[in-house]
Amino acid sequence: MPEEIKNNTQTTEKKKRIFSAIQPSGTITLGNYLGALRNWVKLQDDYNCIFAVADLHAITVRQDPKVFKQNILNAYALLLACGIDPEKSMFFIQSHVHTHAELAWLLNCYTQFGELSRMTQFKDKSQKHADNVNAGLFTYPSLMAADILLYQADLVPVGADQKQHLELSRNIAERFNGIYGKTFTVPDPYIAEVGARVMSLQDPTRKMSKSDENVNSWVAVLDKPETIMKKFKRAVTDSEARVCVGEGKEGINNLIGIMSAVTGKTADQITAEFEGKGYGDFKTAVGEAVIEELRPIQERFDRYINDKAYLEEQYRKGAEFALKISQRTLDKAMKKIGYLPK
Ligand code: ATP
Ligand code: LTN
Repeated sequence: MPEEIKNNTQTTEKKKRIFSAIQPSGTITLGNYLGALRNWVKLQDDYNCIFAVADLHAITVRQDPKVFKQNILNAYALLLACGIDPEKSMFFIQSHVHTHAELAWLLNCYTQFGELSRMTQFKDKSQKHADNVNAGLFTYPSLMAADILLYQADLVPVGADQKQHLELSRNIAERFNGIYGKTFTVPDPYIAEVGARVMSLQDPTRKMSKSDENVNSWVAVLDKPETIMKKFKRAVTDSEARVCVGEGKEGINNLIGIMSAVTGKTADQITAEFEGKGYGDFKTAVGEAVIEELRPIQERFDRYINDKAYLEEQYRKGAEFALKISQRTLDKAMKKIGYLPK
């Protein structure tokens, strides 16, 4: 059990609490890593962090059972490999902690149809999966609110696409608190200092997304080095053939952004370094830098995924601890609503 969280659940809360989660809905990409996971790892020293693999959210889109099972375990092992440390943070699989689904139901009854109808992700996904516009897809934000509110999180690191859901979580918390008195902490978004936004390698005007059907548009954290190199070599660029940031150069801007994120160099330094060199050389250099960044993660992943006993021990402990903390909030909310205690 992470000592700090244990202590801070008592009276001496000093560090703020952070909650975030990622869906195991496919392979985790370089975008997820540079835009989210890498920041989560850093946050662990300054905050009390709670992280989850959001597998309940993932079935709002149809999943193949065998693939899904593997994706959940892979996501757990990959987050460990990226540096989520169960000694520092609480880290569990959402479906292992029953309070999430329970609070989500309660919160559904404090969430308006109109509010959910305005969610852009719902509108986008219901267009994309027109044959399966299920009620879960619609009420997805109440489950996300439950995830966050159960742990009384102060801050939630999310990308731009999840801001609207977080805003709704705040509204639900405020509404509930307004009716029953303070029950939930109202969470604030956590804006990372340098949040890298990685764009698609095939259409650099869109973000790199793991559900993009074009496999060349994304790099998976677990892609083999030769695959990574091939994808970078195929990346869409422009005809100017000059490595510098500029308008109409979205492809190169994106590659410079990636290079900068993995090497720590500024865009100016990168431009100077590649002065007089062609895009071919630059793409190879970006590919190599990304391969080197991901190599240790891939090695750790291989070790974890082959050690099922360790993984099981970690996710069991994580769930046990998460249940303990979240049950208190659920009990409190149920009592306020008027349910009879068991
Ligand atoms: P999907 O394609 O299924 O919508 P996704 O790849 O967009 O998935 P999410 O699971 O929605 O990823 O996001 C997980 C986290 O990764 C979020 O915090 C999100 O902001 C971040 N993230 C996702 N894609 C990128 C990206 N291209 N650049 C930076 N951050 C990203
Ligand atoms: N919906 C998020 C994943 C997610 C999440 C959360 C993020 C589920 N529960 C709670 C922050 C807080 C996504 O798809 N990126």
